[in-house]
Amino acid sequence: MVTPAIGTVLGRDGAVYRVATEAGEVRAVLRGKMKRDTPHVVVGDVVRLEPEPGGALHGVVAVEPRTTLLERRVPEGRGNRPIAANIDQVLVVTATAKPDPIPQLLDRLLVVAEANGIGAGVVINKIDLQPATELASRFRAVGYPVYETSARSGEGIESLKAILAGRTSVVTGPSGAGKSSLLNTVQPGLQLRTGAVSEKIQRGRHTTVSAVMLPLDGGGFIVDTPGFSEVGLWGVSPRDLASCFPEMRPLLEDCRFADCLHRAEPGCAVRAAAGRGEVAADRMTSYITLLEELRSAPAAWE
Ligand SMILES: Nc1nc2c(ncn2[C@@H]2O[C@H](COP(=O)(O)OP(=O)(O)O)[C@@H](O)[C@H]2O)c(=O)[nH]1
Ligand SMILES: [Mg+2]
Ligand SMILES: [Zn+2]
Repeated sequence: MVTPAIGTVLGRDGAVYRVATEAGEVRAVLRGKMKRDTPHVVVGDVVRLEPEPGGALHGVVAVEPRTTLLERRVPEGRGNRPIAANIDQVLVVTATAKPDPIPQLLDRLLVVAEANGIGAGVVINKIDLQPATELASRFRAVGYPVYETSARSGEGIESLKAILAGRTSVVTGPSGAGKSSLLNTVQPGLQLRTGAVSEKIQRGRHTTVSAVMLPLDGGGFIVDTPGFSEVGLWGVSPRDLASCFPEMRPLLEDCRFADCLHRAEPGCAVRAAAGRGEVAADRMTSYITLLEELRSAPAAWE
């Protein structure tokens, strides 16, 4: 049997990794050297494989450099734990209504993506119930691509398919927004875990459910990671927060003080722009809310 030389890690069962290769899915374990001196291998990692002598398992002999790495803080202890590598985009899903959108919650998820160096987009679903106009402009004005969809009527599903194809995506957003419905419309049978179930498992076992990647028929993967929002603002320092708001980024060099937090400092270019309406008032509110949260976070977060 010809061994595929390279593959993408889909998931992990104990010490065995499920790896997608051109020749289909294979199972692999870390070679001795890998166990010692590589960072944890996580879903999304692109790994080099060699045949394992006399077995059905392959050996992981190397991990390719990562483009992005999503990490979560360890609840009781210090430091961080890698969750998934090489994520291309985070899609933040909201409904136009039922449940009503909460722009500040969406901002928060976008900031988490930005803080992890991952591109983000906004999916506004349930446009059959109510048009997305105002909400769509809010996010477009900031520079995010916005996709307006209805899992019910099928509107916008082709565009959604197109941006998922060939990429590795995290699909996140409030419960009830229609994430599962949308993904089922894109690809029936995609077994996305529901938020409620993974939360229950997490509490029950006092352990974290690991991320898995679901291959899309048209190429690309959906990363199913319980609680992307729990990744939280880990590792973001108050000083870096404004750079996670794309519309604030070009202004930051113009603040009088290099360590400006854009609250009430004199000569603040961000607040000046907000005063002229160039930074939206409710984006400014999101920024201040997250800033206060970061500033009051215990040092254990760092
Ligand atoms: N009217 C309407 N309802 C939808 C749409 N998408 C999902 N729903 C409904 O919204 C509820 C929540 O959907 P679900 O996919 O479970 O949301 P999730 O929690 O984000 O995964 C379900 O009752 C769906 O049938 C849509 O585009 N339009
Ligand atoms: Mg769901
Ligand atoms: Zn400032």
